[in-house]
Amino acid sequence: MVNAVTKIDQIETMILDIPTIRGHVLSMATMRVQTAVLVRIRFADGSEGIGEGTTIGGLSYGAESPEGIRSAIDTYIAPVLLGRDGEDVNGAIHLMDRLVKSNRIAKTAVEIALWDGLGKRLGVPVSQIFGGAVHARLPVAWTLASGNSETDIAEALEMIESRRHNIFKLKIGKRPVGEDVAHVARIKQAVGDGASVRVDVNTAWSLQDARWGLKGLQDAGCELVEQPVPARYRRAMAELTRGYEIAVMADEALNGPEDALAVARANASDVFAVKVAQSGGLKRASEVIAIGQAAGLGLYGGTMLETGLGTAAALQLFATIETLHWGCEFFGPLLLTEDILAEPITYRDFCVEIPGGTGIGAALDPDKIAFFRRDGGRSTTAVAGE
Ligand code: MUC
Ligand code: MG
Repeated sequence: MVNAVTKIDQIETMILDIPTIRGHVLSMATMRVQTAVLVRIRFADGSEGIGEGTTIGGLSYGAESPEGIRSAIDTYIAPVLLGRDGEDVNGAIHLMDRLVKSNRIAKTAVEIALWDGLGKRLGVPVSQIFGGAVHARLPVAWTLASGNSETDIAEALEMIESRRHNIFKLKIGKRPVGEDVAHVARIKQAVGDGASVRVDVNTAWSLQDARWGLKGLQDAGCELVEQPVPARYRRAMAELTRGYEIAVMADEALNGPEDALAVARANASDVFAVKVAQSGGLKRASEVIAIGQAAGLGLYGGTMLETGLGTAAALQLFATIETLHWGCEFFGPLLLTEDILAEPITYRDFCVEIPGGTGIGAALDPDKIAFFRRDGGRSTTAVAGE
């Protein structure tokens, strides 16, 4: 029976276009703007929950675009959730999975808003719903992706000096392998042994490229390589995992718990980059984490370069994970020219702090939302239940 007090009354979506502080050069696209999809759910008792489902580089990274995410929510997800009990988050997750195939990022946005609303009504942070935070802060990486080695070195040295980051992920895969390896070696030499250097190839290499690449990268002192080959090349990932000392991390290969199980069974990575949006929400991400833990793999908190909202949600979950061997990269808000939260997330002493407060621990700044909204907004109002 639907609890009349906490009934889902309204699900509103919006697209924000927020410029990045510099061009972010990835193997498949250069980002100058990040496009975020936000969801606001209103419940019958007047409470609200907010969520985010964001991708990277339009359709160049994955199969969901910002416009598709919004449309999936407005057209297919919102109509079946309106009128349901907002306390029944698991019921909503099961219903979304039954009625909507894939579209994990769209489901994530809605699921986060449901957890946020529930946490706020209970007066607890979402981390408590997931068993309780065991960390107050997490080591956080920064991505060097200006497209220029000298600029990247200057950026890295400034981050170390200001004690903001000492873990660096370099985006490579756009240039010939030898040039990329030389670029990584230059940066590693400049930052020294006190900093960790890792790379993300975003699927750009063939297996043959990757064999040369991993050999060169590990000789240069690079500690980890993320998704060197396409997501479906599981056997190639297994060969690379087996063949080199440098850690191999799966990212694009991990779309939810089923993929996590398949990657673990194929020994196709040493580390899981666990992304909330790619997993299909906080609950599905927690299942990916559980599979990684059971398989004895390393864990890393991955990002889709979300705003502070999605970042706060991810922090709620990752605060509950006992061992995050490789830290996290929840720096999304720092890549944007403006933070959309009323109270920005704190980054200091090479760590990101878990936001306090109830729900996901984030409140939107209404002026910033009005400024960055792509249009005047659109909302779906409750007409019926399932
Ligand atoms: C990715 O593939 O990991 C995460 C950090 C960053 O700079 O880009 C993303 C995408
Ligand atoms: Mg990646």
